[in-house]
Amino acid sequence: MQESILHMLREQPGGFVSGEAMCQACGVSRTAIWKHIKELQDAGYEIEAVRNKGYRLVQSPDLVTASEIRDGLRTSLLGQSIVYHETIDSTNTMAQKLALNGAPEGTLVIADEQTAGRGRRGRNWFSPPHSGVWMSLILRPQLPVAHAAQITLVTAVAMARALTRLTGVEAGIKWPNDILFDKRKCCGILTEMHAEFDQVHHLVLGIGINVNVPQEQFPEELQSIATSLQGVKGVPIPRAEVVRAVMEELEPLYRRYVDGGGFASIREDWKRSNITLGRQIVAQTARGPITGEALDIDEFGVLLVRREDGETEKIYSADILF
Ligand code: BT5
Repeated sequence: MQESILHMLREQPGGFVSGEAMCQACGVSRTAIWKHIKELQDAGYEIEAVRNKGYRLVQSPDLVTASEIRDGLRTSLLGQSIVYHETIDSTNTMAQKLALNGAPEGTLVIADEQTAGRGRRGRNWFSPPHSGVWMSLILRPQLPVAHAAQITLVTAVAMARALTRLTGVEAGIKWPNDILFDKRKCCGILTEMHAEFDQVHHLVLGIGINVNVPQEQFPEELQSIATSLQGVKGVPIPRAEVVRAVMEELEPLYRRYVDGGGFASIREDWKRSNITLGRQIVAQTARGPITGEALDIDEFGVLLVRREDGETEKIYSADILF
């Protein structure tokens, strides 16, 4: 009901919607409409009520509720079903549970705050309230297990494009899962998989974006390595707009990837947005550190590094230090 009311108000930007029109559209009394308007005001929506004119939406709060995201979302798969929590341990953990219970492909799980946000290899992801996008998408691609990690690379291309568009400043991909603005991390991706007999059952694609996190709010250890979109652009960006931009960039790339193109069809786009190739790097792998020049990425998303002794190594998984 509140979603319908909000939708009607948003369709008249700056203008009034009469109480009568709302009653008719929602099939309830004027008193019921008024109660819902009160609840929306309590949730932070600034709604003006004027006798004989009706209601006018003056300002929306910066929320990542289903209603805020859905209105204006131009996708046909991603985010068609949205599960919102104000506070949650980790959206990836919740998405895993929902996926096991049969949630459809494209389901978006999103929270205002995470109390136990996760990075890769058991690391923590700082996820304060009211200022970030902490979300997970459930995907069900027909993929062999060995290719699942490529989804992170496909997503990174979408993220770099979306964040560049939103800020007007070029965002760069650090292989495999970081999006940086001028060496500082603004977004991280965590892909987790549920598989059987070498076939992927589902993937949970976790995306964390610092949108309006004030720089001084980052903990000490992140001060010099993290940034937010607001920090880059200089003004806050509505978080729901960030979510829509990401999903609208990701959907066509994901379709191209799963509809037979594979990573080979994304590789050139990845290269255009990357800031990894051509650099001297240290790749911290499970086998130990590998130092050399990041030469290229192959059609499977594997990073090729020329070691100091001239040998070329294939890196399948690592943390990269510039
Ligand atoms: C990542 O791991 O970058 C993956 C982050 C994925 C987070 C999303 S949020 C929604 C979903 N639900 C979850 O529980 N997780 C996903 P990794 O490459 O391991 O990087 C982790 C490292 O990044 C940490 O050790 C810190 O150094 C740094 N870090 C932590 N929080 C950060 C933040 N908010 N911004 C920038 N850097 C951060």
